[in-house]
Amino acid sequence: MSSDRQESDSAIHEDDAGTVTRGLEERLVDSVKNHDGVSRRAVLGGLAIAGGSAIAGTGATRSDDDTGDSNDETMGFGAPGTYTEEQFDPHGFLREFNTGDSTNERPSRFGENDYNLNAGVYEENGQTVREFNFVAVPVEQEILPGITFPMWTFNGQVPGPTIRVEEGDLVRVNFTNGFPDMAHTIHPHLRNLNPRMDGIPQNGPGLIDSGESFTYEWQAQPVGTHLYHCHMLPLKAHVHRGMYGSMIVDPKPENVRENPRQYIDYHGPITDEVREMAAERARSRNMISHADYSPEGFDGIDEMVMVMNGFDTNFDGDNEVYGVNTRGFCYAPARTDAYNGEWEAGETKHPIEIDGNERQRVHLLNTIEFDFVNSFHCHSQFFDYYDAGTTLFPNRKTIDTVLMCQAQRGILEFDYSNHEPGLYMFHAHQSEFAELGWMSFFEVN
Ligand SMILES: [Cu+2]
Repeated sequence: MSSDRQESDSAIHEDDAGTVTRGLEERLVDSVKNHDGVSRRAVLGGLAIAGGSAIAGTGATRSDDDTGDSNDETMGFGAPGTYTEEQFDPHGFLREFNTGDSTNERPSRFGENDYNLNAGVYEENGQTVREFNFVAVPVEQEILPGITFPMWTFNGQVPGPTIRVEEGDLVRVNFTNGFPDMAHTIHPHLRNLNPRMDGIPQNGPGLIDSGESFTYEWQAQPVGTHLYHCHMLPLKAHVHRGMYGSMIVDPKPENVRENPRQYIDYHGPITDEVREMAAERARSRNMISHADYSPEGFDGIDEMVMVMNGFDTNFDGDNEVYGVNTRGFCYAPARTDAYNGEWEAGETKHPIEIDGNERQRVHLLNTIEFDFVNSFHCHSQFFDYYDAGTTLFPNRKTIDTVLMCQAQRGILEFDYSNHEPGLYMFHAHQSEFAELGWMSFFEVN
């Protein structure tokens, strides 16, 4: 932390923020580890689960898999405060967008059972096809330091991979069910013209059984930030266990210029100026064809995906742990923070660093089960909000809190260009959710 930042009145100091996080987290870890349901197997000893054995489906139901020592404050594997599992990195996930481009593949999370998530981008019958490989696998994933949860996943991670495509593309998903004993599907929240591709029981291929495969094909429409999830019954179990992810459909500026009314809530005459303004907005929203777009006055746009989720660790139909991108308090300052403003090597929990000279765009999704609503509130700042991301101009301007029901999602846009450097909190404004993990910080530089 720089000395001038320490003198700032407007920002929260890192040491104070770290104390708040530590207190909340220790209370939560204590309460969760007294439950019977969640696995207390520490991930340092259980990393094999993250590798090939996950494909074999050994972790389908681990609710009784309690090999830890509940009398040990640290569960035998180190103090609360640091995440040890390296399989899923919420910080990397924030800005990880998969376009199908197989030349830009990230490292596999499947060890020897390797395959490429991004299967390729190519033309077919005059249409761009973006192809992906999805595998349903059971995996244990850490939700609090030292505490794992038996997830049902797409591609070994919760949330599932973020797909990013352009309006009008064909999205081709080769889905394989790697579970030993459970059927799954993929249901997309898209304008889907073919009912057989809806990913629900008793329609088209219906449920994809253990070991079976099916190729889903979806038209990328409408523009927006969307959701995919498993639609197997009981639905709440499959969603709560982690079978969901984001699908972002970027607008094509040429389509917008041609037919602007489809993208903007505007009832006046469509002039050339209106067309150009709408097309410009489309360019700003399109990471695939206009990746280097810079809004006026800013260096660029920093995009993030935040999936609000929760975990019922004792399986009583009520969540005990909340977060964005699965890990409680993962974007908060930890006790192991260095106080010089640079995070120590190996640090697994830290605020989201953002550049005050960049415009921020958050793709926010609510995949919570068992609670009716979730919310996002940021401190010291107001944002523009685009419900489902389906319009190019905001539905609501200058708000600091947004409420979302299950499966609702939207785009938040804001910047911290007028703010002093430092830590700015954001969290669910259900105070209980915030205290149970859904509490985060931006570190503005
Ligand atoms: Cu499922």
